[in-house]
Amino acid sequence: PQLLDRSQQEELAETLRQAVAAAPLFIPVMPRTGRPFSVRMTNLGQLGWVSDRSGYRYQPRHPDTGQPWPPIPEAVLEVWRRVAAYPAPPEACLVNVYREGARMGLHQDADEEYFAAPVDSISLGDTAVFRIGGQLRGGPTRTLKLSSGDVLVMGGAARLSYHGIDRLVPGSSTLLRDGGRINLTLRRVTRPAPSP
Ligand code: MD6
Ligand code: FE
Repeated sequence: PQLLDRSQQEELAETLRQAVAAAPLFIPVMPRTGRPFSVRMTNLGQLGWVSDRSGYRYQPRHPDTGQPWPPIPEAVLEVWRRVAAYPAPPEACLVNVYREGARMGLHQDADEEYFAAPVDSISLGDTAVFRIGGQLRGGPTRTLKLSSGDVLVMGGAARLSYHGIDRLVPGSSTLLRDGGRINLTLRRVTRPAPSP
């Protein structure tokens, strides 16, 4: 809870506004059905996660602009260094933007080649009700609230836990001018080269 203080949150929100200007938010769709997500997304880093009719995957370029994703901001890399307990840097930073009413269904983060590194997430803006279960779909779950400035680490046995966002708590934060929530998830996608 509250790993980032208010001024760090404000700075990060401003940095993200600039990144989103270069790598515009897009509305992903579900594989096969083409049903739109209720969150808008973009990515930062060498690889970005995308979902379209042909499936989920990581790719080095924005699907609409064809440009490489902007770099992961230093303040975000600093969070990873503080919490990940993992020697190599993240390759992907997925940016999810929620308006009131947006949600994210239960899923596993399992599109990576490599699961030894944790997934870290940073929350900004309105509080969200996060649901987490175990490694089997349909098992018991519980909820916890993620507030602006909170950082969640899913590593070890929790790396492949099912999780999702039930709903936002509208009006719970004044950080973002138009309300809503931004979540950043940081991931290693490939196995790091062994160090000499
Ligand atoms: C969200 N988060 O908080 C969605 N995934 O909006 C995730 O899907 C997530 O928070 C892996 C690890 C941490 C997360
Ligand atoms: Fe996830």
